[in-house]
Amino acid sequence: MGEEDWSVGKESDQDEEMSRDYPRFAVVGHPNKGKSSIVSTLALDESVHISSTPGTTTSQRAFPLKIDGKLLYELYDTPGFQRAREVLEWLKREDIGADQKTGRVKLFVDTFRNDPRFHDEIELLSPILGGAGIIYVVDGSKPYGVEYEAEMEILRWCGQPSMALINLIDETDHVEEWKRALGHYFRLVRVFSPMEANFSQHRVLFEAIAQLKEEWTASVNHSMELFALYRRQNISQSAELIASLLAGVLSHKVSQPITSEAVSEQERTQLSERYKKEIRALEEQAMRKIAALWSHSEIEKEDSLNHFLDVDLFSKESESIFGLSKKELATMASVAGGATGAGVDLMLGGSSMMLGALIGGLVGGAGAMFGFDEAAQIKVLGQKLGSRRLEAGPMKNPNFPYILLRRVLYYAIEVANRPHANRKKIQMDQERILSCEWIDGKTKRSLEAFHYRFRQDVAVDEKQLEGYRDLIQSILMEHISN
Ligand SMILES: Nc1nc2c(ncn2[C@@H]2O[C@H](COP(=O)(O)OP(=O)(O)OP(=O)(O)O)[C@@H](O)[C@H]2O)c(=O)[nH]1
Ligand SMILES: [Mg+2]
Repeated sequence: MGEEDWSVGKESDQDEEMSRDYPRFAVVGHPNKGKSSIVSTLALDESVHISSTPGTTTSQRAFPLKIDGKLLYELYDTPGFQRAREVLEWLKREDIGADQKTGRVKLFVDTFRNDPRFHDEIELLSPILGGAGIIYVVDGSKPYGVEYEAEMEILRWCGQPSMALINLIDETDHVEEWKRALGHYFRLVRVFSPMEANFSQHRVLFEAIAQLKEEWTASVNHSMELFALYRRQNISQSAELIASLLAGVLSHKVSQPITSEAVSEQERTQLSERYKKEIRALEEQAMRKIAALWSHSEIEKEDSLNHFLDVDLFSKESESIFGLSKKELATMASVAGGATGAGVDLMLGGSSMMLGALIGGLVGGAGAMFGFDEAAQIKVLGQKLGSRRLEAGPMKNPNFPYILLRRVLYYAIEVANRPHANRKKIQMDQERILSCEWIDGKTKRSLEAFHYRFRQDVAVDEKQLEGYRDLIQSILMEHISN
């Protein structure tokens, strides 16, 4: 591209310096139109500062998208135009030909570099003059107005490849008038919402961008291939985390010594609480890892996850949102087959629930209604006082694997599909969860064979875990844009 090396905030990597074949784009426009949001979503970077206050971004800053150490592209977040008309007036003061226009913009930047009146214009023009392509952002929910023309005219003077993105910040739709106007200034005009964009929209956008400049085509296309590969790897690693979580939780046991002849209610409660606490912690840990995997470490850090976890794993609410229905459990019981023994397990769970009866034999806690308080089998081990222990686990409740699995699946899918500009907390959208067929019948039956094995008190080998992971991966693939 032949420009001087002026970019900021970029780690100096020898390979990159040598090739420097990645495309760079400056995201520019009026203040408060979603420029930073677009940078955040396209660079998969949640550290980009977004706010409803106009003038939030005050200086240009490069945000590279790096995958596996390879820089795919770089986006410059910039402040909005403040004095576009004055700038254009200055540019037009001399009567020059089109071949000299870029030079004239450079002269403007050099002349006013230290003039605070044009601070924002200098900041936004610098990356473009340094060789970055232009992404001009407008808000398609506001009417078009001629005041934008000075901005677009200045950008045209820069002579760089350019495109316009119409961001619909709220519902009012002025997209058609914007398209008509923008078409006069930009060869490529697209609607793109940084708050909702999924991976396939991201990819479509870059397929268009690849056409902007011949030198970019190969590298943009290659970048998108790497990007898709990265997503598939993330899906596979998420599946790995979820599979280990389920295997770990379902076989999880806790125990404590018994201090007197009789087991007190308090001892049982204590152990049961400890058991649940440890399982909750395992779930949370897995969710945090999944969030980090998808570069959503803010979710990981702040209280967003806690908000999600407010619906306790062991609550009735969680059971009704994520668990299988009584009917589903009973159906599974009749088809799961005696070979694995899963059928018997399910039949007990399913039918006793249908009758509203106790799963007395399973939970050991007399009088416990179906629920989680005593869901883990609590039993006394050892003969003599001194060696006697009270033990909880592994989890016997046949619905529990589905509750936990669908909770983490839902969380993983939400995180993976979430554009980085979206900083809202992840909600448990009950209606959506219930209306979505997460796992088909055949997969459920295959899962059940594994769940049965996990909750038997035997070690699960790598091979078994692999088969389970593959099932989870296929569910994720279906729901995560890839
Ligand atoms: N609902 C919705 N809100 C959006 C969208 N894009 C941006 N916003 C909101 O619009 C406001 C401005 O977004 P920013 O990305 O900070 O805009 P900007 O153009 O960088 O603003 P300045 O840096 O101040 O020039 C923020 O409150 C965003 O949450 C969108 O697609 N949908
Ligand atoms: Mg901004």
